[in-house]
Amino acid sequence: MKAAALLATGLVAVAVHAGVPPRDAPAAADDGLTKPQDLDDLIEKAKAQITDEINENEEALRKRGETPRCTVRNLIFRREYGSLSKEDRLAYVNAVKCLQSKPPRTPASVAPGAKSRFDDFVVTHIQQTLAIHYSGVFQPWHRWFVYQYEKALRDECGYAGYQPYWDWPLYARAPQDSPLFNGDPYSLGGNGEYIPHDGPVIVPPPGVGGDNISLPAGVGSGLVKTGPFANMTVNLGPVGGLADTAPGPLGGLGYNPRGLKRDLGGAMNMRYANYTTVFRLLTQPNVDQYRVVSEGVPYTPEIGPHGGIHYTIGGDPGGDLFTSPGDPAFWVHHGQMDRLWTLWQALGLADNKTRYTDLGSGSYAHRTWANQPASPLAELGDVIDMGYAAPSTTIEEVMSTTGGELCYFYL
Ligand SMILES: *[C@@H]1O[C@H](CO)[C@@H](O)[C@H](O)[C@H]1NC(C)=O
Ligand SMILES: *[C@@H]1O[C@H](CO)[C@@H](O)[C@H](O)[C@H]1NC(C)=O
Ligand SMILES: *[C@@H]1O[C@H](CO)[C@@H](O)[C@H](O)[C@H]1NC(C)=O
Ligand SMILES: *[C@@H]1O[C@H](CO)[C@@H](O)[C@H](O)[C@H]1NC(C)=O
Ligand SMILES: [Cu+2]
Repeated sequence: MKAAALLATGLVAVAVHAGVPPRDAPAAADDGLTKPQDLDDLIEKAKAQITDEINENEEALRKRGETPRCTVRNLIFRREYGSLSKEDRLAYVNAVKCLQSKPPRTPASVAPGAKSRFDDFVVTHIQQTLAIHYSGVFQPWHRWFVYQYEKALRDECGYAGYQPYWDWPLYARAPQDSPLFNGDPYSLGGNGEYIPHDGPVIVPPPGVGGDNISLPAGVGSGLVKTGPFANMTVNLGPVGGLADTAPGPLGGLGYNPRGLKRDLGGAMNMRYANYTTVFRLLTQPNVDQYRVVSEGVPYTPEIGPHGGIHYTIGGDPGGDLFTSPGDPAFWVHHGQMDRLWTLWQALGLADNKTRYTDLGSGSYAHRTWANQPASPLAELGDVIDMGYAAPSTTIEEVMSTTGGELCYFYL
């Protein structure tokens, strides 16, 4: 059942065949690789609307004699990774390494594979994977997850900046050459070493019908040998889904030390996370449709930018949905996931404010993975459980990035 559900949603690669790497296709004019002015306009509109909203809230609270927590004066901004100075990129990288050097809070009896504070976050994700994807809690859960990671970098590792994001279309032709992954001392480490291979193949579950879906390969797939995370040891997982790597012990929670691998490349990035994709996402009318564009359509090649970028990272643990936070690249990908949701929410302010309360009613809005088995709709009071990684909260507390404990937006 679990395997079928995973396969059904197109997120688990089950076969990798030997072959030659695809060449990046030459780009046409309307291929989504050039930033349209319309997109810039949308983003500017979102920023203007959130600023107005914060100011209005502040005024209303002050009239009632209350002091607002989040104002335009203390609002902080998360930035695109490549726009950070080299010094700031290095500070981020060093904070991640610091988190990887601190002892875990997860008891060895729960996850003997957890060897660091960084691993605490990976454990929490592994344990809850089937409840926190294609479910109503998906977006809020990952928002709080990234926020708590950012908080750990700051509070426990002296990082003075904020969580950067990976603006997917910006480097879509060759993410391996971007400031994030070019392997220089300010990157998140380079691509994996190139080993000839084909891309992942998604096999529909028995009885569903349909052809196998072949996804494009990256231009790596071997060990990461350049940049700050060269030779990084991955301790946990994989749980499943990696054709060339056996599952780790204890359902991925056991100790399974091995080198970090990646399979970055432009083909997957261009196909699933270009400017057209982002524009389409930001213009969806409601959260159900937003999530279909973001997370994809079951049994089809439309795996959406969420899965598309997870597969763009690929490798190990990046290609394993459960263990994917064990690659530092996960956090900039989910930074962008949260950024786009944040922008989309702000764009709805002009009409009504339901984007901060409406969790939808589609098949991705329930408490189980794509509502399999059938379950009630997620509710605002539902708990977001961070396990041993960080304090828990409720969905309601994180629906706005300028409410509750949160006070951030994106540049
Ligand atoms: C799909 O891939 C699986 C695993 O490689 C293979 O057994 C099966 O024959 C393929 N099905 C089709 C329709 O090509
Ligand atoms: C990675 O490990 C290999 C052998 O284990 C070593 O030769 C190499 O210098 C290491 N690279 C870095 C950047 O630490
Ligand atoms: C860009 O993304 C759109 C929608 O996600 C997709 O249909 C299109 O094929 C992509 N463009 C390229 C060049 O792959
Ligand atoms: C308010 O938001 C809801 C939910 O997204 C939507 O269905 C409705 O049409 C919106 N109402 C107006 C007046 O924009
Ligand atoms: Cu996740």
